[in-house]
Amino acid sequence: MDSTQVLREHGFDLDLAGEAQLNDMKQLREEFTRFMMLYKFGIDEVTTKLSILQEEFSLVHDYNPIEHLTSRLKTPESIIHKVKRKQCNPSFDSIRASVMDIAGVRITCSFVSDTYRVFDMLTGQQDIRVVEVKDYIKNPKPNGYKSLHAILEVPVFMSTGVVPVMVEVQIRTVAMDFWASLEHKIYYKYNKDVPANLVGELRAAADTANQLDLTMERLHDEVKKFEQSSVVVPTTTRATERPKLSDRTLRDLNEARQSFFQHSDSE
Ligand code: 0O2
Repeated sequence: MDSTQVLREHGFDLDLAGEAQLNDMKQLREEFTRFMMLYKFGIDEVTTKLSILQEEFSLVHDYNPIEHLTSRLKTPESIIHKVKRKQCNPSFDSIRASVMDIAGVRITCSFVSDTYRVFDMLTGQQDIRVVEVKDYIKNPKPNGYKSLHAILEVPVFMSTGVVPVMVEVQIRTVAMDFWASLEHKIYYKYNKDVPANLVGELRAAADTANQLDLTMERLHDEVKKFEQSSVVVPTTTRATERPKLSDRTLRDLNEARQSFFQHSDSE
């Protein structure tokens, strides 16, 4: 039984215009569900690719450049807001062409070098087309925001054929992510009009996060070099003396830890 029959059974006297309107609404709802479903599948395609890379890295390389993976579908309210901001025609085709971040995947890595490594591994895959790249790691936003953004087109295999779907991928370090989520909260808490003192503090916090990333990258390099150069100790022999990290490394590690926790305590 369709919705017009249900309404009639409940005593509603629908004229032809009312019936046509209801059918339009039903059709629109179905079209919207199909529209969003494709973006959900786009997210599934990208996260599956990333999960495979993650697992392969853990098994084969004994190291995983991806710390954390999250995804989200933009809410209908947020899509409408963007459609209005971009002044685009509210048809499905023009929304598809102008709102590129309906499907979003966020990847957090431990080190800056890993963000580019993950980007290369993902975009190097044959069935992915890179539509746009915004490198806010090399060119941070004036407020201090850092992240590597890419709009990727991925094929979604439906029963009726292949549909290309846009997915926005954001890749950043744990420190950049920590900063961005706090800034996002503050931005919306103050209804996008953040007081100047907080803007200044956020800028300083972005510099601290950046400093932490630089230190962590250097330490990571040092540990890698150390691992490559260390002699393999036979399993039957016990090492009596452990090789030590340099004083500079230990000092940097300590400073980075203090600065990071000082900052998170003050939030
Ligand atoms: P949400 O809730 O994350 O979806 P465009 O998409 O190109 O029309 P824009 O803003 O130029 O619009 O795109 P850009 O610069 O690639 O930014 C898109 C997303 O990056 C934003 O999505 C945020 O998730 C994130 N982002 C960009 N700038 C900032 C920033 O200064 N601070 C924080 N915390 N996040 C940022 P939405 O749609 O704004 O929000």
